[in-house]
Amino acid sequence: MTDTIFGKIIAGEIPAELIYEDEHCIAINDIAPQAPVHVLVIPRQGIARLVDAGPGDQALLGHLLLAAGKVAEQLGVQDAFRLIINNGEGAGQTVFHLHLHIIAGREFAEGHM
Ligand code: D5M
Repeated sequence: MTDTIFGKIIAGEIPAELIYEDEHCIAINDIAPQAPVHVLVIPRQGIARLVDAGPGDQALLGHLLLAAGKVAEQLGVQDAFRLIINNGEGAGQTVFHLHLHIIAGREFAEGHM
């Protein structure tokens, strides 16, 4: 857990609509969507940034990718979605509890980020 908005959502201190949950993670709609589908996959375990994860987090990191795929299927965007992790303030990370952005429902130009 982290002392962040996501830590509070996971602790049940702040209500949120979970669109997916399992033993290790939850998924919620992003409050400021950048695309028609913009979902956050958030581990229950609080790791501040991707680089703060260690070898002991290997299974969890794999789990998050598999969960993101499941959520994409659940939302019907399994054939066209993008996964983003912002690591660090310089990359635009604002919530220091690791999370994956699932972005879909808009055109993705080939070869662009
Ligand atoms: O992404 C942090 C993301 O978290 C950003 O897109 C807004 C979103 N956010 C912040 N608070 C909430 C709540 N309460 N619900 C849903 N989404 C939220 P980052 O990668 O850190 O820039």
